[in-house]
Amino acid sequence: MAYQFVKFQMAEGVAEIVLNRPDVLNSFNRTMGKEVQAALREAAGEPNVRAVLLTGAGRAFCAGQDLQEVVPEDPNQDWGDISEIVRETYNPVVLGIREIEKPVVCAVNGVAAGAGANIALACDFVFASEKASFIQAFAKIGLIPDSGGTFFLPRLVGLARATAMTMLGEKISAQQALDWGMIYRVCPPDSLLEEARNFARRLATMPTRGLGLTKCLLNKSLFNSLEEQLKLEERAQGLAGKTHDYREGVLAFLEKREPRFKGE
Ligand code: T3D
Repeated sequence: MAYQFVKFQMAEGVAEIVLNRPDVLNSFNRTMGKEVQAALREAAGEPNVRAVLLTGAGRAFCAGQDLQEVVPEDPNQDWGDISEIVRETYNPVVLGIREIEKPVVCAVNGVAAGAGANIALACDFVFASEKASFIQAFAKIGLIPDSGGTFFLPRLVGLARATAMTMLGEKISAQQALDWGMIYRVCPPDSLLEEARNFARRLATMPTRGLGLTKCLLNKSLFNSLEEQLKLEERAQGLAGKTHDYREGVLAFLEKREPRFKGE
């Protein structure tokens, strides 16, 4: 598919998705939303892709919804129902990230605001530049945190910090986000992309089916009882045990050599 506001490439087992509207800090218009969804589907369907990297072009990661797009020509007219934007743009992007059975690495290269912040937090591994920041900007314009913000934030940082972030909309630095357990790693700005890319390439050499099943289990663990989760682990282990990579991992260990995983 040809993309207008997303750069998309697949190389060395990694699908790279770059949000590409730098003049407006990669804020989402409808087309970019559809393109991110399509890129995630493309990455999901390509067996040679075994990890995904999401980042932004220019100085920002993403400033959330393009606010120019939501204002009618005559602002005194009806502004319509913005739940439709959430339904058509953000919900499918967040579900696409959580449902793809491959690890998704996010390289937050600058400010991540509104839906941009929460899309980053939906990813499996969040790398951030020392210059990056996270802003739950919604409260400043009278909205509620969407794109999974009310789901991921309390789980990542606890209710007290999630409440402060979402109600005050203050800027949280990358270091603060790391200290709070919101993200995985902070990198110098110049090496962020290389570090995140190398990390994604490393993930792409790992047992992809096992990682995909692990992701599904972690998703489910957010709602399940211990008993339900143990049952799912039992079933998933059965599936993992049928993979080439399981046999290869065990044999490599016993033969004292590096495993050669195929993602199968
Ligand atoms: O329909 C719905 O609204 C429902 C969906 C909601 C999901 C959401 O994401 S709601 C939250 C929307 N986002 C925001 O409220 C954030 C708005 N942006 C900012 O607060 C600031 O831009 C930042 C804190 C992110 C960065 O500040 P700064 O000083 O580094 O940059 P800037 O000068 O504000 O922005 C640079 C340019 O990008 C500027 O354009 P210009 O003056 O150079 O022509 C600015 O207007 C543009 N820009 C930044 N964010 C957006 C944007 N244009 C459109 N939409 C944006 N969200």
